Amino acid sequence: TIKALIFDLDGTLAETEETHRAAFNATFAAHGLDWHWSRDDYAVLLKTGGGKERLRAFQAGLPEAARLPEADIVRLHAEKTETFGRMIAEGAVGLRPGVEDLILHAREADMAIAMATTTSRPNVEVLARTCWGKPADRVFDVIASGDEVERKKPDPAIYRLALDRLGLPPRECLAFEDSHIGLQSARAAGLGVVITPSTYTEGEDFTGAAHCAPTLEQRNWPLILKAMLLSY
Ligand code: XBP
Ligand code: MG
Repeated sequence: TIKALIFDLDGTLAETEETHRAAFNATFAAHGLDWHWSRDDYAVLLKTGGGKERLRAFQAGLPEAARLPEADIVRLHAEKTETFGRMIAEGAVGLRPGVEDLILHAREADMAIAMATTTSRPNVEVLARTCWGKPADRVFDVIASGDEVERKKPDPAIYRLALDRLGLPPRECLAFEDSHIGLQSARAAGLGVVITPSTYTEGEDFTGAAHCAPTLEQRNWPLILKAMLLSY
């Protein structure tokens, strides 16, 4: 039986990437940097998981004279996290359809609920408080966040950390993801994966997913969970 569901945050629980992008751009502007990430730029930049890693990947494409020292990248990212938190607290996003019901259903079935995200812990906290009205550790039994692992998705480290904290083998858990890199990360940790593509990940390669649906809105979750168990 499945004993735990492990959720990705950005793109899966909520469509947060436009808010991340806005927070990055607001931070650049506040520092007088002439950097601005368009939607098209961001679609490419998202292939690098993690905000700090994304900033470094962006810099690598700039002429050397325009690059900032690592300490500035860390500071910019910390400010971006604060701005993002304010935007979320002001109600910039809600949970994607079906998320709340699925978690309620899983709780009724005595499953544990976990999070494996590339984003930083403060972002998990503000989203939980805004969308559920509770601290994150009262929504999720286990939280593994980006700042706790060296290598971000598609590396399996974050899912391995979540599994470790759950104390469960991968075959007793299911991962929920929206992206190709998230799918790769979860698969490499041995997990079956349900995919709900998000605005930025539509059209990506989801080969290897156990189930793919436009949203998590399903009236027959018990059946689907059972069918997926048989398929991997
Ligand atoms: C998505 C990410 C994150 C966010 C930005 O993570 O790659 O880096 O875009 O957040 P996931 P930070 O889908 O795994 O939740 O700036 O805090 O990294
Ligand atoms: Mg995601």
